[in-house]
Amino acid sequence: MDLTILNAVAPVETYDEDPLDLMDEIDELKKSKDAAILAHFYVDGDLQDIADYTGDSLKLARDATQVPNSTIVFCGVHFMGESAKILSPSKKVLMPDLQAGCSLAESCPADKLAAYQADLRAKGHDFQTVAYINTTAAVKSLCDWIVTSGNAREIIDRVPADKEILFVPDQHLGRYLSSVTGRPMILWPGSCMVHEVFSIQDLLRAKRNNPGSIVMAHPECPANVLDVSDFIGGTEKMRKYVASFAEKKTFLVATEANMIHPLAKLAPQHEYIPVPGIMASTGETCACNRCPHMARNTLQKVRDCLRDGRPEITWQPYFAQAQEVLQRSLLQ
Ligand code: CIZ
Repeated sequence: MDLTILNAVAPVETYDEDPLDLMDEIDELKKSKDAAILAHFYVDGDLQDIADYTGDSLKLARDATQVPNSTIVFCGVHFMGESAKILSPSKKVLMPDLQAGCSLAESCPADKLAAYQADLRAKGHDFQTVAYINTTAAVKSLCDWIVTSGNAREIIDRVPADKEILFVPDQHLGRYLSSVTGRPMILWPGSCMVHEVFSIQDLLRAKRNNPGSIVMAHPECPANVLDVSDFIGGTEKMRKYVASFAEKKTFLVATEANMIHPLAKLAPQHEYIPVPGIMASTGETCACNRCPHMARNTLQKVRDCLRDGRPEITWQPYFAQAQEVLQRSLLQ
């Protein structure tokens, strides 16, 4: 793998403290606090490396229910920590930084969704609401199904054929799912700030400069990126796909740039080139294929939250309703 390409996009993480000392401290604290670390594929590679479980949000939500430890430290974003707490209420769920949010979750506030659902019903629509997991628990509690990029097709097949589908909040994922399942959908106009910014020009240039390369895109990308992609799938599907090639290939990767870490670990024979983003304000190529929310997770914050036992995701009354829909959609 050409690491110079990765270094060009990855902001250099500056540690006040020696990362190796932090890792040692985290190891000790994990034992003394009976904790396990869960890390999403979009957090920095050093956090993925110290984690006990890594994966996409579907796998991590399932892992959270199986963890033998009394405490979970969730390195990811807020809705993921919430889902872990909802599915494992007896566990203490800590997050390195509670401010780690999600542009998709923010685009769909619960009060606006409830008003929109009421309006659709008043207009005679008979529908079920399918929510991408990138939503708050309050939104989940208003929905019939929760999907991840890993189980979306299977769940959409469970929506009765005589019902319309309101898909929230990611319009690009919804449009893609509608095209592969053949189910028309009413789409909420949200999008992911990372997947929205890929530069189609830079992608086409990279494809031309790397003859034989394979474009791999996340279904949260807009249609113009998906249209020129050779493979479309969530992060777990991307891992399976690259592992299916024994001979060296070059992959142009259109998702959060930290995803290259688990891909390169699993299938080091390949070259991975992150597709750059483009700034809407200036039209310039940028390193915005990194999620600023995921980047809030650092080794120091993992150590601090283990040491201090906070910040913690605490049980909220509306979690009970979200629990039912999450269990039905992700565990059954
Ligand atoms: O499902 C997830 O965890 C997300 C947000 C993306 C993916 O494909 O893993």
